[in-house]
Amino acid sequence: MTARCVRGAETDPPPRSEPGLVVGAHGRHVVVETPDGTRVLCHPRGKKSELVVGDRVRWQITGDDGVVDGFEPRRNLLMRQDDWRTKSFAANLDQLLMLVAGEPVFSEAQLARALVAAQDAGIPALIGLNKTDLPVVVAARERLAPYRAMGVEVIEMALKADPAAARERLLPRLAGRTTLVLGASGMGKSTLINLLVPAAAAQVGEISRALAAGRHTTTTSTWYWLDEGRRGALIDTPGFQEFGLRHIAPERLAALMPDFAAALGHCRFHNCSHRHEPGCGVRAAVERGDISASRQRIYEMLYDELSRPRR
Ligand SMILES: Nc1nc2c(ncn2[C@@H]2O[C@H](COP(=O)(O)OP(=O)(O)OP(=O)(O)O)[C@@H](O)[C@H]2O)c(=O)[nH]1
Ligand SMILES: [Mg+2]
Ligand SMILES: [Zn+2]
Repeated sequence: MTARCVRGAETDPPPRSEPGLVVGAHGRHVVVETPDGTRVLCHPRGKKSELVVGDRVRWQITGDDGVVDGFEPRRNLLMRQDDWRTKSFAANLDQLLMLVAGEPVFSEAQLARALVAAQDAGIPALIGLNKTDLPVVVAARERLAPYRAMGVEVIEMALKADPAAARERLLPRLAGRTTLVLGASGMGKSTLINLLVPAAAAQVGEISRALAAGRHTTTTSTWYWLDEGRRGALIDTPGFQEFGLRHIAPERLAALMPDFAAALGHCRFHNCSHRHEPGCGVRAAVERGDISASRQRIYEMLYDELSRPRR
């Protein structure tokens, strides 16, 4: 990979649009990587919608920087929305890897929210259970049982305690794909990136340098190539506290939770909310134990949240 600085070139080619990939973003300013690996700070032309990491754009040089003058339709877009704003994580993803661990104890609600958002966006998700060297992994494994049962793949690993085994398990699942890595603080995202990404510090350094040239130092998400051939990539996201699902209507929630979706179609009322109506097939599934008590609690919490009038 080359990382040439294109600022101040004396023999600028005549302006024409070139293809590029957004590898870093700060508000409306983005770092675009060209097919030969050059990274350029670009600004959007006019009041275009916000670009995110993973967007495929057309851009051209204007003076020191670049201007984005178009972008390809997105295959998908993972976003979160709370009462105040919508935030996009990344676009054009092949899969989501949600990292969890027994210590610090992971939030099941946070996991469930991420999986609902991924399902809504049509992005396959897998769970990485890290820190299997710690005794608390037993409890974490139990809490993940409903997720395994509904068909979510759980990859167990000890990124720090047994990095070789973790690599061996992860690489076949990540090679050739674009994977967004999510996880609360302390789950092991940085450990994962440093283990799998050659010269991770250098890759992030190039993005920071390009942004710093425009006086923007932080990026919302960062793109890392996994291999020299630039086929597989990981996208790292800084810690997130809120994972709002405000963009999802409460009536759609059950269909986006695979264990609930499996129980749909047996309710007396077609517009059943699966909370207090008589003859509810979903609640029957809870009573049979097909849906776990914790998932039922999370469903109710999310349903209430999505039903509340917006502030
Ligand atoms: N016991 C154990 N600890 C681990 C393992 N993997 C990572 N850790 C530790 O967990 C802590 C957090 O790891 P990080 O990779 O910094 O976590 P992070 O997800 O990047 O956290 P933030 O940057 O705060 O969002 C560090 O002290 C790691 O050394 C593991 O396999 N076993
Ligand atoms: Mg980190
Ligand atoms: Zn029902």
